Amino acid sequence: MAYRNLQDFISTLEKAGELKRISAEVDARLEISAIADRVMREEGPALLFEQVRHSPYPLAINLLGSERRMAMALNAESLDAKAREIGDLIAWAWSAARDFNPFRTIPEALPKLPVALSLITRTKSHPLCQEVIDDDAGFDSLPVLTCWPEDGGPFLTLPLVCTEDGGKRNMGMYRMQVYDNRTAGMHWHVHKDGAHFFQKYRERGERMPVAVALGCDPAVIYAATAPLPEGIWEMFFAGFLRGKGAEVCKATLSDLLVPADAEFILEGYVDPAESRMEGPFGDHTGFYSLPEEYPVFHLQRITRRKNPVYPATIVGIPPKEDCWMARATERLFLPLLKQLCPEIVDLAMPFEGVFHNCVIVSIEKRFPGQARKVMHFLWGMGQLMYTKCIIVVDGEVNPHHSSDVAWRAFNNVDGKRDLVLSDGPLDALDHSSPLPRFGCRIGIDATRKGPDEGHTRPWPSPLTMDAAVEELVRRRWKEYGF
Ligand SMILES: [Mn+2]
Repeated sequence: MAYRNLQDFISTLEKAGELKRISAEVDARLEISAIADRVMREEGPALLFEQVRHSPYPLAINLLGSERRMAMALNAESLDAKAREIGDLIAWAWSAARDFNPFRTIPEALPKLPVALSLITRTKSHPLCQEVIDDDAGFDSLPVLTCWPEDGGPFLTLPLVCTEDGGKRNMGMYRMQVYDNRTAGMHWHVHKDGAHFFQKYRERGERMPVAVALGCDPAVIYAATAPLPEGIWEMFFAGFLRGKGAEVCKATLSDLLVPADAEFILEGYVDPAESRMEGPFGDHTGFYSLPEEYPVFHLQRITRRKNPVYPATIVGIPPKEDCWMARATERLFLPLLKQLCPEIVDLAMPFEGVFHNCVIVSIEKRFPGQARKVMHFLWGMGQLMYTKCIIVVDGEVNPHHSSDVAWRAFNNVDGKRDLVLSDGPLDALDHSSPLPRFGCRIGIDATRKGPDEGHTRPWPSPLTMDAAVEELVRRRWKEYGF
């Protein structure tokens, strides 16, 4: 069953023993962040702060901060189960398209009808998010977190930024630094769809209407972070994930479509003529991202449900809550990558690599140069273009087993032969490259080499014990006195 809204998910978590209520009054400046930091490090529960100083609203944090809660958010047994569902669907669609036969394909398609229906968004006329329309309240009414001591100010950390251009819609998650009661920074990186739409408004010299949703069905929240191709509305993907069409409504001051069951909608605009220094911000790299000029969001109106809960997260040195959202992306998008690049066996984005810094991929290698082919494939795929380091290992290596990967890579790599340096785009948060957003990515081919790649010496096998002897030892273990 799809969740109706954020509070429905919160009560489900509570029933499952996955949520802790905190009734002591706490401060949105650093205190909540320090508590959440500690809980996230220990993979602890979701937290509901019932009393935040100077705010009438409770605050929820760490709702998605474990593999289990992330799977619950997507109504799945596990992320792998959800990935299998997606993989089966892709495989079926691929084969049906390649080999269309009306007598077989149409009957096969019928049970998949609910999937197609889940892609249809429905428009609600009396949405929850417009129970209260408040023109007086500004950012000061919200319990916006100041996350780290050197942050430029308080930041909205889970905003779903809804924009539109020429019939194309987008909903992305871009942090927003609150400057005062009515204005906030709009931190959309140049690579993101929101920024691309904004570019069009700037060329036309038009003010851009923007609506920011806070707190939705967690599938909607996750969808805003998913690396979808431009032009695919995140609300379609949310519908697909929840198995039921996402519900939207028209904003009150513009024609933007926003999630109908949001806790809050912040309606306003961004003026292309204006920009302002944004940051620093204690970022998900574990470093403060550097201050930079970004556009400014002007808040005109808050609409909300009667008793809303304010959603937040913090990022920082991994692991944090966002690691589990990224883990969902790693699992859910793997079937698509495998369809396009069939030699891929598995892929891991270790938390320490904060997603755009490191991808470890295992491949079934059949021809010379194949590891390099896979590196360039990944650098050509959407947001994987940022990957600063790609390590390719043979198919029998589990890329999630970091010790095994390191052992192979340390043993197998010849510096002259196996390193690939590739100049290209980098994530806006990268601080190591001399230029922002552009620099050198490194590929490491840690696969076995043969004569077809110029390695004429024999390549040794890794050690494994004789299976029969191992079994004998297992049986006699007690006899040895252990
Ligand atoms: Mn998008």
